[in-house]
Amino acid sequence: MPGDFYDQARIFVQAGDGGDGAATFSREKYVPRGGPDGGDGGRGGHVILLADPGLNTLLPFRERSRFVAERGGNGGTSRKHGRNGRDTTIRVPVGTVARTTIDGETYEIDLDAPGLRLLAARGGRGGLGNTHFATSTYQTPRIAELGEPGERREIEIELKLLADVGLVGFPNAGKSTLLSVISAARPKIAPYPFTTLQPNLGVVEVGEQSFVAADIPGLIEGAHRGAGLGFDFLRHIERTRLLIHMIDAAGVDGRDPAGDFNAINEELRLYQPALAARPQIVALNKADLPEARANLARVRVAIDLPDSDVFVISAATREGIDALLQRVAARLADIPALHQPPRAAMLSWPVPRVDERLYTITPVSDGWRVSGRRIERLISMTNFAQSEAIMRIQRVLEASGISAALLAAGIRNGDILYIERAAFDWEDGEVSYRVPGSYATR
Ligand SMILES: Nc1nc2c(ncn2[C@@H]2O[C@H](COP(=O)(O)OP(=O)(O)OP(=O)(O)O)[C@@H](O)[C@H]2O)c(=O)[nH]1
Ligand SMILES: [Mg+2]
Repeated sequence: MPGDFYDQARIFVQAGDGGDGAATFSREKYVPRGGPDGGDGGRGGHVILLADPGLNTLLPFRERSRFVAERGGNGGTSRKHGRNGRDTTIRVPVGTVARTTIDGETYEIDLDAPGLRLLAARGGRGGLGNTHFATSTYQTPRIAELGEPGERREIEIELKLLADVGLVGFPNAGKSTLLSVISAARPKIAPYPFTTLQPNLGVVEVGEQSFVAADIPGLIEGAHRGAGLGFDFLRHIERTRLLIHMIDAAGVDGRDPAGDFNAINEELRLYQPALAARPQIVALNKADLPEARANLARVRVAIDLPDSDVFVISAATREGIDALLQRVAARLADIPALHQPPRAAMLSWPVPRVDERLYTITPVSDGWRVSGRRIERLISMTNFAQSEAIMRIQRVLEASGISAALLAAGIRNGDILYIERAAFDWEDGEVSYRVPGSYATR
């Protein structure tokens, strides 16, 4: 069962490729040979994550983990611009953390406010039409770009619920019972430990104020290193502002309530010191039972908190609950909310500070491979069916210094030059395109 929780998932997102640019010529009357008028392709659709306050589970991502956005439309004659591809929006619960690896670096973005959006995969830009390739000396360019491929990413998403108040305590302390009494939530309640297997959220109203409380599975000794169920859920209360520490004062399961208090605090500290330092309000529960009454004085001594933060309650009879909630609401009013309103319309992954022009040359069995962001993008946007495309590649290889670097590395006539999906024959510094199928790709 552990590891199988649905509050973590891995998704694959693929943005739309840009549309292709057009290589067309106007056919006007009296103009013997019209000028280039091929329009640009449209941008490919983005894949966007959107923090939706109406959701509280990543369960749907068990069923579906692949998301693709639409391709951009192709450019047309008369400079007609291709249509932009439609974006694909993936709704995730508020509090979802998204993680991806770019160039060996892992980046994390927290969708911690309703309405925040993350540009998870950027749509490719549209290819340029042939109007962009005309110069005073070259007026009939029969060349246009293909659309840029859309980004593809593997993204880990993890839900860290955003609640103001976390309910912690041993199994059977009565956490779910309390949540069911103070909110409309209807968690499962039963007289055996580990009834709660997944976090439950409830909205609690106290006068004009309201807050969100999270009930998580019971903690036991060793929880910080994975014992029981609690560990997988402690992260859900990492971002609460206050904890209600529930203790079964009657010791129904045979434990000492005073020991319980210290044991849970120790687990919190070992899991994350900041969690142990979070403001706590203690609820000594099951006060309706005589055993609890007998224990109270002794337990109270073991709890190093002022009287104003220790409450004797019965979730079963509702005794003491109003006073507890009043105090929780009052303390919350003094603790600033961690979560800020949306910072930007659309968040995006940080752009790695890599010079796009950098490239590497690696010897392969029958030639050389050139890798580099800019040159690879150029190749991916080249339509080799257009005979003039190879001239552009030739020019770029020379202007970028790649040709000279290849010669310095020892390239010889007859060697094959591989860049991205393309392969070229190299002959006296001139490249010619090898038709796919005549070589093994990669
Ligand atoms: N007598 C009495 N029983 C209570 C009280 N609160 C809860 N219980 C009982 O204690 C048992 C455990 O309650 P839960 O609310 O399921 O406890 P929990 O802390 O959520 O337990 P886990 O989900 O297993 O961690 C149930 O049988 C409840 O009916 C109370 O105030 N008085
Ligand atoms: Mg429970």
